Amino acid sequence: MSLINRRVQTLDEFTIQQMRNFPNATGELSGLLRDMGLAAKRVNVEVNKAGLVDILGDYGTVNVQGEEVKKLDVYANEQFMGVLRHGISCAGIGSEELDDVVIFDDEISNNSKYVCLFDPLDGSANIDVNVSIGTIFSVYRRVSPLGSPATKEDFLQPGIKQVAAGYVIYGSSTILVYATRRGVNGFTLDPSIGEWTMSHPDIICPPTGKIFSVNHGNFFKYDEGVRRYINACQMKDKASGGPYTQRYIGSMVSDVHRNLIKGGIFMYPNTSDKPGGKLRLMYECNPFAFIVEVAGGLATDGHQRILELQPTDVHQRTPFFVGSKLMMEEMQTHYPGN
Ligand code: AHM
Ligand code: MG
Repeated sequence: MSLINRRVQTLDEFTIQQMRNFPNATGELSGLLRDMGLAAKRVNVEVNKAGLVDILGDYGTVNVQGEEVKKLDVYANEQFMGVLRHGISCAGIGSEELDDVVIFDDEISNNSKYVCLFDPLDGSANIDVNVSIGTIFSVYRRVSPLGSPATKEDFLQPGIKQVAAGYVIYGSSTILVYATRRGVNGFTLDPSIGEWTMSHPDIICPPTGKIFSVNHGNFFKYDEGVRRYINACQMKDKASGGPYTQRYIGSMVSDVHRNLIKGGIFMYPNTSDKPGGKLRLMYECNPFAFIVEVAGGLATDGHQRILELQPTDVHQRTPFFVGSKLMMEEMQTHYPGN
């Protein structure tokens, strides 16, 4: 029998330790992060079974236990919404899976400080082919008074107001990374004990790197400035840090995570057929913009800082550029209007 290594720090230990820096902290944020970690563990179990759907029962059918087999993104949404609804930290949620925000409106939730927006399973088109997928989330302190139900205004705050943001990757290992203003830390799920254990303390995004991540198939639909920058990436010689490497999984969580750790730039620009871009501001771009900026990188929509955009709709889209500081600055020199 192996003994637990006491040098290993769990997610709970870490968030409680962080709380001690704030004498007036109530522990609600730690509670919310624990809730997200719990739901992510449940989703992880189902993601790992995804390849067995043909054996265990197809989506929409009834499985051997007599339960309806749900689509994984629907299942993930229910898990995150469920833990937050029954926890004590969250007054309401917004989700990629739901048309409108859900205000919990019960006695405990009306006294909860935070609201949360999430994409429960991003990159879900990759599930069938064993490619990593993820969850992305964003936490805001309410602007409406405690003691009453949360309001739409609590959700429609610019990204700069985020209190915390994070993501989970269901991949070769399962990792939860979250940021507060104090820093970015990553926890890997130890499946033998079911605990999130600190694996990536104090993540810093290298100021530059060699990776650019973009859907090259859309090249001729991009603005001229984006095309110029992509060409520049391909023409880098050794003296200017090249050649750059093109890496694009098509699962933003994995693409941005890799670039955050190794240095790089991720782009989902507007295209001629999607002038507003594809990715969603509130639960895809804002959380990553916050995490990467806390880690020392930058994030823009090509013109403006993502975190300063004033949202008008929970589901609005935006072009998205995020990554290492120097690479982002170079990209902006090619972008028109700058
Ligand atoms: P989804 O929310 O429908 O899963 O779409 C978001 C995903 C991102 O993870 C990824 O970066 C992007 O869509 C890939 O899009 P494309 O296939 O157009 O390159
Ligand atoms: Mg998504």
